[in-house]
Amino acid sequence: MPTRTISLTRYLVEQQRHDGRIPGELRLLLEVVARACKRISYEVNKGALGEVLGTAGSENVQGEVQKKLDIIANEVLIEANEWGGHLAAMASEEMDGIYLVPNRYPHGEYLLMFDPLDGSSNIDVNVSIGTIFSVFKKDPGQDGVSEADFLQPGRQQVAAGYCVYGPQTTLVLTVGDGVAMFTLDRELGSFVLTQENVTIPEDTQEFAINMSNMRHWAPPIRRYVDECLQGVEGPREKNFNMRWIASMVADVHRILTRGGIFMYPWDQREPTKPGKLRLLYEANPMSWLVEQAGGAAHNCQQRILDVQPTALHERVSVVLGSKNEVERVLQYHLEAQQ
Ligand code: AHM
Ligand code: MG
Repeated sequence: MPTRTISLTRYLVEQQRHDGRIPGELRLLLEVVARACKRISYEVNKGALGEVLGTAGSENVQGEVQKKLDIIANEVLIEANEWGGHLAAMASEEMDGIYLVPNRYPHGEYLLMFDPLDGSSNIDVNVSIGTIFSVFKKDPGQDGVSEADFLQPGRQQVAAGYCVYGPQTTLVLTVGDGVAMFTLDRELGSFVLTQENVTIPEDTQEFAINMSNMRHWAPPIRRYVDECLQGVEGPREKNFNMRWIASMVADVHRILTRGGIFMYPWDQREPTKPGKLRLLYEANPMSWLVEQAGGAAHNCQQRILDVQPTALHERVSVVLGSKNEVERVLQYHLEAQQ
């Protein structure tokens, strides 16, 4: 007897049936995003054979050099989502302004934001990368859609997830009822449920931060990492391990899988910016996933999901993962203010 598999489609249908946890339109939206991720996964896998590596010769609104795959992934997500009738508009790391669903297609109530290819610096070196996405509903009382509709705090997300393109392609999703993981079965051509009720252990001995920026960090971050590095001889009285993949999507996937703490804090390189990572399509969806798995996420001052955005490409300081470690970092910031 073959073992029973639950496809993403079946999982979503069951979520819809279960007290109408997700409306039909949202189910369709998530299926379309998953289909786009599948397509991106195939493009990523082609590598040099598909001429998808290297830079595109352009920059995004944040002044970052765009890779060919950044642009391909962005186009795949737009093309897949614009015609279904479930969306009002989209926003992406790779587009300056919002993308309105063209008038030739029906319009829906949902807003989709994404980082089409996170970890761009890892594309050409064959290290895990991914797509991050976040879904909101627009204010039903308002006609039309504008950038202001996207500036909602993360706690108002109705779905969030990512797809990591690594040794396996794994889609990770929350609709506010825990976190589920789906692995792409390339023989079936569909995502199959491989883990439900994902839980991040409250304690950890593994941290992730770009150590090359140490001299630029604020004192509370230095204190935290310094204490980790002192191991059993230091105040923490235990040894810590360090991992840094430099693709947030892959670092967060490790944390959802076995715990840990991930930090991309404010630093003195660009003192007027709150950090490197973007609030709307990187920090918010990851923070919700982490909270749904029992972890915590803050920006060294407040819960990330409570931050009121003021701009589409706004940046934010990020500390997320195993609850007790994340709270310790927050505590060090509070103590530094006294
Ligand atoms: P990207 O969206 O342009 O790929 O940038 C975001 C990435 C994150 O995935 C990762 O955590 C960070 O940038 C790595 O930055 P660093 O260059 O400091 O290693
Ligand atoms: Mg990114």
